[in-house]
Amino acid sequence: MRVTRRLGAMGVLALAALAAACGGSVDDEGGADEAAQQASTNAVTVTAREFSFEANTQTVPAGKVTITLHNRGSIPHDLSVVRTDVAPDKLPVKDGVADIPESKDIDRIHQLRAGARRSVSPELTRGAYVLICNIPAHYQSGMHLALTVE
Ligand SMILES: [Cu+2]
Repeated sequence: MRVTRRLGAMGVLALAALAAACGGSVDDEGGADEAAQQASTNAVTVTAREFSFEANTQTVPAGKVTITLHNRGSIPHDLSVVRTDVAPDKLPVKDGVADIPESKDIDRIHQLRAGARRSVSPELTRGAYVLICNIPAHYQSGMHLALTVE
């Protein structure tokens, strides 16, 4: 009787340790596991054309997010991940490109040729982001998209 009870307690402890290890690697804030389970994906595929961005999802859970740029246009495009509360089409523009402060410039996929596909996997905290193509004139021509991290 006493032996079985002790084994039972150890089993519970082992499970708790496993759960803690899993949760900690994703996000230390409470509720992150729940968010990760509710959101269907932490992978965003952005399709670029002249001149638009489209994505399979615009909401992802906080943590490591894989952002793939698929250039389905006929000229090179790029992708910048910008942390901002400003609307996707309202970023300040200077000399034909969006003027992004370094602190808000989270990650970037540089000039990607037509037909190509490339990914980055930044750690994103909760908040509002904008994905843009910042090749001169492309941002202003409509290559921008909101991304919400929750
Ligand atoms: Cu572009």
